[in-house]
Amino acid sequence: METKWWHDAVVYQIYPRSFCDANGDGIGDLAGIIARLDYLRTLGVNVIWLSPVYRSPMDDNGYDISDYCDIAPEFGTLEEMDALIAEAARREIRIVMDLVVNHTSDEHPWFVEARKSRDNPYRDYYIWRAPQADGSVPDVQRSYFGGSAWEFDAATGEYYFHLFSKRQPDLNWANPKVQREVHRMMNWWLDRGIGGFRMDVIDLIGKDVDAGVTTNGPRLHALLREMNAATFGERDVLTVGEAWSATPEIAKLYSDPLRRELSMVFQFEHITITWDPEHGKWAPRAFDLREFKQVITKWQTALADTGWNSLFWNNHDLPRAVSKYGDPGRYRVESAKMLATALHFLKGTPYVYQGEEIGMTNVRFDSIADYQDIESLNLYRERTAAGVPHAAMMEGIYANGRDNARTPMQWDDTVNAGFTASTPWLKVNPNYREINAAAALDDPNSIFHHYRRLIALRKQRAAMVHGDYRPLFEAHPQVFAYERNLGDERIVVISNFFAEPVELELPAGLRGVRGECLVSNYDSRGELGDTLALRPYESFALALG
Ligand code: TEU
Ligand code: CA
Repeated sequence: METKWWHDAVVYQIYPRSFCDANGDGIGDLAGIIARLDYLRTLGVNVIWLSPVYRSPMDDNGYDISDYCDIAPEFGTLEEMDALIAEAARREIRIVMDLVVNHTSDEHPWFVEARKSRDNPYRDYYIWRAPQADGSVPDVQRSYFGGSAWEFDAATGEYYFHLFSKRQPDLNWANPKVQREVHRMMNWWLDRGIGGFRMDVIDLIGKDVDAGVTTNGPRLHALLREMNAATFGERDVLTVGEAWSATPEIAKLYSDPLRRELSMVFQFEHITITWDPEHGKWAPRAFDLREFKQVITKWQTALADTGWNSLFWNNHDLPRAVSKYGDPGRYRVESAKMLATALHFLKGTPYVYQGEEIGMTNVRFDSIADYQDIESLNLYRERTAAGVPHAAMMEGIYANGRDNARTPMQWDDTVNAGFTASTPWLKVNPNYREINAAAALDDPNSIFHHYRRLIALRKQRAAMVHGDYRPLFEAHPQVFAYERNLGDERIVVISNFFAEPVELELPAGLRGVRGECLVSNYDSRGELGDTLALRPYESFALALG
């Protein structure tokens, strides 16, 4: 496989609304990001994936775009966007923009035109269907944000399709004019010097609504190949598609370089294994490490020689990793480091979500009124109206609500964690006095410096990037372990995923080996005996070759 710059890169995701507020209006902004670029340089990341900063009514915090070629005033200006691209480049950091083209905002001029009349030239930029004879919705398809996927537009007497909020009408990708408009916008951003795109719910753009097919539609890969050829194909950029529906086989279709589609995708199988089959993330099941390891091994094995994996624990839609998979309490530091080690030595490109590098945790606000996320609020209303007790739904929001990831970045122990000089748009997690970047930078044993070491190792250890993946102790219910091999380089990564100490019988190939301890969340281990006693959440990587 031809080596690409993003094979050994580490991406840092910024949710701009919650990252850093420079102008004191309680909302993060571009100037705030520029002010924190040196912090990211210290961490050593090579790319920033910037969640949307385009003009938007903010119905879904910017994932509802009304002008793809302008910046939302609350985030700043195009000049500041150009300054961010330039300032990041000075620190050898690329900016990857969030491409949200499954839908627009209902305030986008295309939709404002489309809803004026049935024969408006922009009408079939979107998906319209007549009511049924009794005036009801065309079919039973549902929105991810609750309710029907069909919204009635009285002015023209038809319904329009929206898989997300009713203010996020789906674009009609069967219309070549839509493709050309999106390609033109993408090239406009590429010409401004961005380093690529994260593609929002890209597995939805090939949908066939009349067939009730929304994910992995019949034209999806043809659309991506056309997009590649018309925009980023000849540019050395990173493209990552959000694909909740991807399987390993489908991921190879997206990321096999010979197919000229994308660099990689975000798949979510390791996330949704704790979701209830019927109630999804709102009724989470217990984490089963053996099930988790099987999923990781399946993906590492499937894309070993074709395509490329992304590696992540969390993002702006997911709960905080240390709360979901580790221990946000007594063993917060040990478990956060363990999770970082277990992920960063896998084969693929790692993504660090803002605050993950300092072990930020989920939040528990007292009242539903403290929550802001449209998904949580809509589903709270819908599910409690359907009889789900308030307390049960709140537990679902505590476990998996998206606001967990959106509480303001905790910079220091001053008021509002140094995020803003005024009232933050979403309450700061009260644990910011103990958990903040300033304290982390000053503590050589912090989670931050553990991430910094992992990120630096990626540039030093070819086996970490291009080595093969071999699982170890696959049947063990408490330990996740594997090795990476490249030539005579051999790295063994062993992690205790729980607070209970573990005594491992070592196989012949590991008994008595000596090597260089690359990272550890306890004291360094350079040599293994016949057995291995692991402390709570103990995790280390040993270079044996
Ligand atoms: O998310 C896609 C998406 O489906 C998630 O919202 C997911 O369904 C949910 O969080 C799990 O229950 C993308 C963006 O990442 C998200 O922020 C947007 O809200 C959504 O698309 C619409 O653009
Ligand atoms: Ca601001």
